[in-house]
Amino acid sequence: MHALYFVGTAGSGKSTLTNSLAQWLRDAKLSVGIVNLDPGVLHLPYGPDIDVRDFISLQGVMEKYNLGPNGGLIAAIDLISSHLETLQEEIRDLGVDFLLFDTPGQIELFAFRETGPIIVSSLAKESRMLIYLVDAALAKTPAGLISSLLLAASVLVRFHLPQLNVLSRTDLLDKGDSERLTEWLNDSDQLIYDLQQTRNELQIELSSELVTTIQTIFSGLDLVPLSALNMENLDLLFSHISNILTGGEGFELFR
Ligand SMILES: Nc1nc2c(ncn2[C@@H]2O[C@H](COP(=O)(O)OP(=O)(O)OP(=O)(O)O)[C@@H](O)[C@H]2O)c(=O)[nH]1
Ligand SMILES: [Mg+2]
Repeated sequence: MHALYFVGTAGSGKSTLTNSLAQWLRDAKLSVGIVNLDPGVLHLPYGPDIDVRDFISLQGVMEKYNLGPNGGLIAAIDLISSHLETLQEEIRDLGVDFLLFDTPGQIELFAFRETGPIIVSSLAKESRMLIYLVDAALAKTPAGLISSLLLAASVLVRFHLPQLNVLSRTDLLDKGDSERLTEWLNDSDQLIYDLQQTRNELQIELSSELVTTIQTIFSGLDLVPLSALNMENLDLLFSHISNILTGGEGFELFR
């Protein structure tokens, strides 16, 4: 069983991509299950096979501990770690090839507190990876792209798992935005130059240090561009996933 965790900033498209990739995998005759790890979500674009809301009620947690929505969500996410055995059993019973985990919207609650890494390190241990979504809407400026990649790097540090960075919701970019982004990803000098133009206070050394650090952490500046809404580039996404999970051998597909 291969576990894929979708992580990204609020609204970056995690739930939509979880749904679209599940659909893509099913079309390829691979067995798929979806786990919803967001106790606070009201509407999902898919029917989860396993759902933390079956064990944890955000409303109930808020009432029991007299918390507001933010404190309630923190407590609700932390409570997931007391249901790990049940989750483990449900995952085993599901017995699928691919298990897609949709994670809570607020990245800092999942990635930067203890619970997220505990959950990820306890479930479906055989084969795991993280798909980090950089929201195209946030990556249209040099500072937006660099800060998104720094956040991706923080997530890598937190989970320490194979991580594929994707550029989500690319259909929201106009032609100019899209060309500029491609140029920055292919030519880091241009990215450093443009960062300085828009952030005069950033010294040349600091701009290039930031970009070089990101390149070192991820062995380059690569993002897989995709649109989950339009099912665009999911084959490219899967070929990257497949390379990471099988060390380049690939999976047998029936499409
Ligand atoms: N245009 C466009 N919109 C998208 C795409 N993917 C998701 N969206 C929209 O972006 C919004 C957020 O998408 P979600 O999939 O809920 O994002 P999320 O990261 O799960 O959001 P939270 O869990 O609330 O943080 C929704 O209105 C989606 O319809 C995409 O590829 N293109
Ligand atoms: Mg979501």
